[in-house]
Amino acid sequence: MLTIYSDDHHLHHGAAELIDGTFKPCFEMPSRADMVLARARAVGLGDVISPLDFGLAPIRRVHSAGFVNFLQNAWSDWQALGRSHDMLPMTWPIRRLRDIEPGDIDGKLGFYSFDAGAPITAGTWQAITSSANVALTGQAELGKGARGVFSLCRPPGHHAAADYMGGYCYLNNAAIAAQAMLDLGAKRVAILDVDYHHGNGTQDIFYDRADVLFTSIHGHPSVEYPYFLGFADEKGQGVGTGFNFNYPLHAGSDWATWGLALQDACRQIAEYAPDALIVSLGVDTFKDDPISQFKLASPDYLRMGEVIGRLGLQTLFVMEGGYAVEEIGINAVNVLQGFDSVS
Ligand code: SS9
Ligand code: ZN
Repeated sequence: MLTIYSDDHHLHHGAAELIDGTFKPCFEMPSRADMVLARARAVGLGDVISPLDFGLAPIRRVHSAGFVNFLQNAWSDWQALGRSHDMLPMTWPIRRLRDIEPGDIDGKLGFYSFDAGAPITAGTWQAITSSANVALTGQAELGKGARGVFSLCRPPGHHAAADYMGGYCYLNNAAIAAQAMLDLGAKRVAILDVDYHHGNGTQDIFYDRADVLFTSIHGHPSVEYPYFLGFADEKGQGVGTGFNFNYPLHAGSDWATWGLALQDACRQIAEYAPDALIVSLGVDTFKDDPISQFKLASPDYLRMGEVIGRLGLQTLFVMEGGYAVEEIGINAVNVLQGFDSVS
């Protein structure tokens, strides 16, 4: 399988995130992508190529103009105040507060965030636009006829919505690739989000649309981040009703439980008969993940790839989470090798 990768991800290296009431070193760190790349090379997964630059047009198809401008200018606005440390928000416009973009950068930061887990650094804009290009280049390779392509994106994207960031995510790489597929002629695209956390951003972007089917298997939002989306009764709205499927599972779920949810999600995807599939590939479902509560073991990721591969669809894998850095390469690449073994 072809891998798309850019070293630009190293430009994004946040110092700390707010977690459990304290600042801890960011779990989302550059070595994650380095480990996945090293494993892909070690097993001879296939060629590794650099992304092309698609510019901002495909990003603007998914994200609002105000949000893209905010991300693009955030670091210089911050520096203008004499600040050189990472940006993090400190207020959020929740219930009954006004929906008006502030003129001040601290206000903008809160306006466009939903948590204090996604720091903006000097290199974040370059890293996130590269990450989107990694997804878009994967999409283009799929368009040329590849059966499966791996976009080794970092930073991840599935928590980012049209106009907010959070959960280590800024631009929604999977959604940007899905929209590009549609813009280039696909009629229907399915997304399968296997990350431990609900893909709230992706769900939100496509919630009222029938041309993208969104399915997600994740920790139950009653007890797990991102808490405020990802329940089983979220089925889509308007013409999108019936095109959203959530599988919230309880802490401690292992392959026996997780695999059943995957089977059901795959049944929905097969019934939808999409032109292509995008897998939001998070491997924070791993038993030793430091911030997650599922119990998948490394060989389970081979099974996961096989089940996905048996759908027989052209598939773009987009890297999302996974924080057990030592095993992230084995687990992520196991999915890709499982997929290839049935192709
Ligand atoms: C867990 C806090 C989680 C954000 C996690 C984002 C995961 C992205 N107690 N903080 S895949
Ligand atoms: Zn996650």
